[in-house]
Amino acid sequence: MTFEEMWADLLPLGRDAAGGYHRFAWTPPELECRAWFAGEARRRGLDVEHDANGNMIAWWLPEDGVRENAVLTGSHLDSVPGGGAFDGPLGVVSAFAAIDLLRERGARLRRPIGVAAFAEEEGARFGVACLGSRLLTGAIDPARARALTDADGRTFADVLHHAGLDPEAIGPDDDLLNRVGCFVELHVEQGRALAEPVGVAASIVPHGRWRFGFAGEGNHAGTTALADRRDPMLPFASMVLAAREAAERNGTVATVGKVRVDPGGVNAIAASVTGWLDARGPDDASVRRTVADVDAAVRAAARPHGVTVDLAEESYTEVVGFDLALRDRLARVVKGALGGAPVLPTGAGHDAGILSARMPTAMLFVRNPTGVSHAPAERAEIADCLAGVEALAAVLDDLAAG
Ligand code: HGY
Ligand code: MN
Ligand code: MN
Ligand code: MN
Repeated sequence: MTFEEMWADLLPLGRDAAGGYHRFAWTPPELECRAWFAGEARRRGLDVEHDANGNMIAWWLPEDGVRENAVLTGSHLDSVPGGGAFDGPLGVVSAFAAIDLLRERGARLRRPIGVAAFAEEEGARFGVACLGSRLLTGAIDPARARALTDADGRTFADVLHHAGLDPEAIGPDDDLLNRVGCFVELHVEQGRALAEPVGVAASIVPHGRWRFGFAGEGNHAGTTALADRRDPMLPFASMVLAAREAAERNGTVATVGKVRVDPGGVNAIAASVTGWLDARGPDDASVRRTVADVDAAVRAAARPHGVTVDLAEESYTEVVGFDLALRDRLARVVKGALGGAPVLPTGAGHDAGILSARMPTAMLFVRNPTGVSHAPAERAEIADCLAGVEALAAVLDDLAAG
């Protein structure tokens, strides 16, 4: 199975007519991606480990069967709503293709290589990004995770149970973590900084998600006088504008990309509105100031309308400075393999950022000519994808074979 053939098999799964993807954890399209993963692993004689948290790892073991000090690679298969084809899957397909290259070239493993597909990396179903890698590393309380709900009110515990997993078994897995020596994630570039086909990540900036709840009073859109209204849409409207103003003021980026209006009738004043804020910035303080500014603005906007505001932090990741030695080793190896490997920071969160709390991690990026991500225009040219496979193979050879 070549890179192109694997890509062609995966591409249609969970894609809508506009070319956007809807691969949410344990929904049919994502289950099809999981089956695809198992098939590719089987095709290569790789045993698939399913951990208690819904993550999958396909293992290529050395001939002596040693399982310690593994080099983990891979990424995730789930998407944001209407997401692009490359964010996540490119890292998984490239990992299988890199293993094929190493085998064709007669590489003899000194250390195991694992291809990971982490669960719910985008947090599109249960709201917490990198849920699978957070559970694995102990970065989220299992009880909180079990109680997370999706848009239909189904709990994560219920979905795990339905998927054949034991909700009580989720949580940190030191047995697995202690078998892994480092993690290298290949990912499509999200932005347009790369002039070379492949780059190396310098860091992940601090970023998080906050849920703002606005509670008012549902009522009739036609018979309720303006003075009698407690309309939660009004402070929500201020939230969208305040996010942009706070970002400009604090040198950060802030986005309101998701809102839920209850009950959502055209001819009914909303009873409640929930808006989600995604804020990211060069340092913790600027991100915290951005959220505080938005919070102050919406409370000031809510007060005159008798609307109450509830703020909850859903997830937060402090700055991730990847392991410098590993990062620089990747840059040297990629430079040797491809002749160039710029090192650049990223504003996107990744499983590598979560795993960096427990092991040396580093990331490779494959150039994205549109710079767009989390949307159908997300792109990587096949020549650059194949350069990414060459780079990943060189890195895996350097770390695990040779
Ligand atoms: O949201 C992010 O930054 C990542 O792409 N999951
Ligand atoms: Mn993403
Ligand atoms: Mn991703
Ligand atoms: Mn990721």
